[in-house]
Amino acid sequence: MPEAALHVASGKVRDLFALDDERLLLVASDRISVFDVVLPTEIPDKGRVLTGLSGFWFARTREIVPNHLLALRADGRSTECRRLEMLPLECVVRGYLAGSGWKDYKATGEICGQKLRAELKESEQLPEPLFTPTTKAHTGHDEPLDHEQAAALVGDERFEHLKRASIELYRFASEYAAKRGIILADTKLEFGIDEEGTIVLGDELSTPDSSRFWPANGFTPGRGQPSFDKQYVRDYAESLGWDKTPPGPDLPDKVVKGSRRRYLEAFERLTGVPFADYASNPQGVLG
Ligand code: Q0Z
Repeated sequence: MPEAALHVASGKVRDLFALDDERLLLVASDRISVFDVVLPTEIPDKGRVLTGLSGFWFARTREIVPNHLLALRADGRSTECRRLEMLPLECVVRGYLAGSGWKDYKATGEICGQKLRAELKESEQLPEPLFTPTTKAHTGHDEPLDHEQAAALVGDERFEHLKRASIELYRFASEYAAKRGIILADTKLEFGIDEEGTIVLGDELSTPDSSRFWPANGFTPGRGQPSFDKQYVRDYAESLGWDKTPPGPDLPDKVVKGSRRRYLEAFERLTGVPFADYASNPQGVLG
């Protein structure tokens, strides 16, 4: 960090610092978590890939919703952003039936109180993107909310705004990605309120850490899909018979390289920018 910055918070793979009263610095590390455990081995360039991708989407969606991005730093992994009052809702949009959405559908025929037709298959595309907000758990797992519960947390008017904005952002990013051979199965968004009371998109946008990225090539409903980026790492960790409790396993070089290559491939396919160009000029190449 070039200037004094106060540590505000740390997530599993990112750290947040205060630059001043109005600005935060969001720093994406090269750490990777699988099955919710941070591994001892890093994936070189993962932080820059995720920061660059978020910056890319933020630049292209500001007409849909204003966002917190002020600037990317020259290190490529740090985002200067506006400090917001974050809302207590994880805004999830699902275009495909995966993860907890699939689990809930199998058990109840619904997701977040929304009835779906019978006999949908795992990983199948939904007739239209569904807004499936959850609580923001500080410890443990986020809990699904029906729309009434979610509206009670943020107010009816804000709820409707968040729902519309979330679905529009998902539609934009998923249509963009589909043209480049990547299925954006779902995405998680976090919003806050600025000093004028405007709803502003914060955090990150449509990265492999906040969304499910599936290669369109080989997409087969009726089973779980391999994730674009982490599958190497998950498959390796499972092949060891690891019980998914900390500490996680060290990764061999081959797995690190395979994972890194997939992150870079996702970045390059989506942005159209060679990663080396971004790495040498993070502030100049993403538009
Ligand atoms: C984001 C998080 C962490 C990374 C707070 N623009 C903003 N204004 C106010 N607060 C936030 C943001 Cl992005 C904010 N988080 C989540 C925590 C590392 C992201 F430790 N928490």
